[in-house]
Amino acid sequence: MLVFVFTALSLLSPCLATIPRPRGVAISMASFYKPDVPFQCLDGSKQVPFEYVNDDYCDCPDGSDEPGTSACTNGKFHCTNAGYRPINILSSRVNDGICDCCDGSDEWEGNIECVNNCKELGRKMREDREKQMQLQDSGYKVKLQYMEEGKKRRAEKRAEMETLEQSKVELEALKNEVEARKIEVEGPEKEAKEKHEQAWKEVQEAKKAELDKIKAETAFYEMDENKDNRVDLVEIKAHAQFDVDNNGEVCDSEAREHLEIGEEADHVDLEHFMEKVWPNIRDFYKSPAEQEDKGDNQEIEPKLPPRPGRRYVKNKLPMIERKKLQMRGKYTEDDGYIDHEEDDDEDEFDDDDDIDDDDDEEENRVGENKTGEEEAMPEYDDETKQLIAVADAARKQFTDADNALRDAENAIRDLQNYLNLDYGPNEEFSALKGNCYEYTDREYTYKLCGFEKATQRPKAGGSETTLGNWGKWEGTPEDKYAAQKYENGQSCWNGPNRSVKVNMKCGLENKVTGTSEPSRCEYAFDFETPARCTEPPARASDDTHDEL
Ligand code: MAN
Repeated sequence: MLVFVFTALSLLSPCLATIPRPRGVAISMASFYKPDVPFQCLDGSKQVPFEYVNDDYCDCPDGSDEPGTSACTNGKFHCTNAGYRPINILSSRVNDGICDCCDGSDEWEGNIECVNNCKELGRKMREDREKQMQLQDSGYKVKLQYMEEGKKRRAEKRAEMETLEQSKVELEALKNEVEARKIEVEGPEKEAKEKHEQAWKEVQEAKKAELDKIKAETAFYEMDENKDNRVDLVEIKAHAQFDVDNNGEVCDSEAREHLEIGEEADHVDLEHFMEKVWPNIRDFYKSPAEQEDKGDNQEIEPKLPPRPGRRYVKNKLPMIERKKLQMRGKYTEDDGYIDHEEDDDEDEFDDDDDIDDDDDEEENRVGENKTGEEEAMPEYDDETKQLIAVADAARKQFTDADNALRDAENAIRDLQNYLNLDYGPNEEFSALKGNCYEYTDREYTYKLCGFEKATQRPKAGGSETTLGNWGKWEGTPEDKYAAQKYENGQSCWNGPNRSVKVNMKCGLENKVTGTSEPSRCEYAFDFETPARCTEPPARASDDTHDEL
C-alpha cells in the first residue's frame, strides 16, 4: 500500500510552504523522495519503483524505502513534532500501540489514540530555555565583575612582585653590608671575652688545684694513723677501697701498687703521696668518716684527733671544709665559721655535731659551693662590655636585615604561586582562589577550597581526610575549564590516592551542589559558579522550529 501524504501544518506561518513527502520523512530529506522518479535507496545500493516506498515491504538494505511503516527493522521514522522538537525513532515503533512522537504521527493506523502534546512540551522547553538564558544573563554579569577583579588582582600582584624583586636586591645588599659589619665587630668582642674567660678559668683552676692539694694532704694525714708523717703498708691496708680483687683484704701487692713503691720500700712520705699516689686514688678515695657512713666494714676512727701545731681541725671541722669556707671568706682560724646568714647553723661546727651526716656529704665536696654549682664568672670589664654592646647591635641589625630579606622572599614565593595559576582565559576563576565551599550529604561534610584542596569530614565526628590537592584543569579539549582536578589526596586502603573531579557549570553563586564517589576514593563534585556562565546570544524574535 502506498502511503503518501502531503503534510500540511495549519499552525505554520504562511511563509513556510507545505512540502509534500512520504510519511516518516523529514523535510530535509524530501528531495530524495520524488513521486515521478524511481526511488534510489539512500545507501545507493539499488533503485526501486517509487510505488515501493512505504508499501509495507522492505526493499532497501538500509530500510530507507519504508520511512513510514515498521516493515524494515533498521528503518527510521521521522516525527515532525510541530511546536516541539523533531525526532527520529526506530521504525519498529511505528504503529506498535505506544505513542512515541508528541504529535502522535507514529501511530497513524489509529491502534491507539495519541494526544498531541507538542505545544505543551514546546512551551515548557521555551520556558526552560528562557530560564537558562536569564541564568546565563545574570551569571554573566557577575562573571564580568570576576573578570575585572581578577585582571586587576593579577596586575596588582605583578606590580607587587616587581617592587619586591627590587627590594630583595636592596635587602640582599644591606644584609651583606651588616653581615660584614657584624663579622668585623665580633672579632674584638670574641677576643676580649676569651681573654676575660681565660683569666677566670685560670683563677678557677688555681683554686681547684689548691683544693685538690688540701684534699690530698687531708687524705695523707687521714691515712697516716700513727701520725709519723708517712703512710705505710699497714695503714693503707686498713682501707678496704684498695682491695682491687675484692677478696676481703688489701694484700701487699695491692697496697704497693697504690703506693707506687717497689718491694724494697714499705711507706711513702707526703711529697711522694701527693705526686704519685693521690692522682691515682683521688676519684675513689673515701675519708674514714665517709667509709663509716657508707656502712663500710673497715674499723676506722670516725673522727680524727686534733694534731697539735697543725691546722687539721678546729672546732672539730675537717680542714678541707674549713679551707673551703675560708676561700669563700666564711671562716677564719681565729673566729671559726662566720657566715652570719647561717647563724642558726653555727652550732653545727661548734662541737661534736653531726657534721658528717649524709645530708652534709654533698656540701662537703671540694671545688663546689654550697649549692653544688660552679661559682659564677665575674662580670666583664667595661671595655669588654662596650665591645659586646657594639656586637649585639650589629647582630641585631643583621638579624633584622636577614628577617626582612626572608619575608620578601616568602612574599615573592606566594605571589609567584598565585601568578603561576591559570584562572581562566579572563581571570574569571580567580574569585574561587582563597575561598572554601562546603556541602553536606548523609554521611560527610565535603569542602572545596578553590585552587587549593578538597576534604571530607565525617558528620559523626572524626578527622578530616584530604581528598586531593589542586592539580589541573580537566575539562574536554574543546572546553578545558569545564572541570578541575584535585589529586594526590590521602591514600585509600588497597586503592589509589584519593582524587576529586569538580564539574563546573554556570550558576548565580559559587557553591558545591552535589558530591558522589563514582568509584572507591575517586570523587566527583558538582560546582556552580558565575565564572562558567557564557554571554547569552541575542534572543531570536521567533523561537519556532525550522520545520514549523
Ligand atoms: C573513608 C571515606 C570513603 C572511602 C573509604 C575507603 O571511609 O573516605 O569515602 O570510600 O574511606 O576506604
